[in-house]
Amino acid sequence: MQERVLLAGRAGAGKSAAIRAVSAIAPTLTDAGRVAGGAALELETGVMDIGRGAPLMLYGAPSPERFDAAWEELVDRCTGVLLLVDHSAAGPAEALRGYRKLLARRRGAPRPLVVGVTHTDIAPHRPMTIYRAAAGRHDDYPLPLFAMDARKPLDVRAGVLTLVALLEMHRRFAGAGTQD
Ligand SMILES: Nc1nc2c(ncn2[C@@H]2O[C@H](COP(=O)(O)OP(=O)(O)OP(=O)(O)O)[C@@H](O)[C@H]2O)c(=O)[nH]1
Ligand SMILES: [Mg+2]
Repeated sequence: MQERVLLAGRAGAGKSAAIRAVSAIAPTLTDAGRVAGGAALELETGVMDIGRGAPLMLYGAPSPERFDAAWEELVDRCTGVLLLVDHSAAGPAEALRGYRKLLARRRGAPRPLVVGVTHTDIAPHRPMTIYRAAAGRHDDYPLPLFAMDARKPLDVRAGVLTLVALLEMHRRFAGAGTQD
């Protein structure tokens, strides 16, 4: 199974840095016209070796305000979403809430989601508890959310592999029932 991870997040959240940090190849820009039904947008693409099976594909998506119509199709084409939230920017919890709304609006099956909170070093006095209300559960599972420096390979790898673990869990237990 080839995993295709959509890296989402507002401008400056760290999508390009994250791809640079873990990609085995120099990040490239693909013509996303094919990916997104002819919409004029480019996806930054990277490839990550996950130690087993096919390498994982990473796609950095521009922020959805810029391509609302193509967003759903972009999410549909990926197996999971790694959302980056800039902790030092204005309204980070609002950014998380906005993306979750956007993902919930899709008609297709929910995509496994992991949230990486970047730039925590820039805003050390802002507590992580600001995300509590916006995090909630995702598709009946607890939503993994943790601090991640997008420039650091180990941090990004942890986020991506958490997503891979969620994907495996979804496939193994699909239809097996959820909460007791
Ligand atoms: N201090 C700090 N800098 C970070 C962190 N994560 C990413 N950066 C830096 O933040 C800046 C913005 O990151 P980018 O990767 O360019 O952000 P982006 O999401 O690709 O932004 P757009 O392409 O404009 O949508 C870069 O200089 C990164 O190196 C972090 O956790 N801490
Ligand atoms: Mg970028």
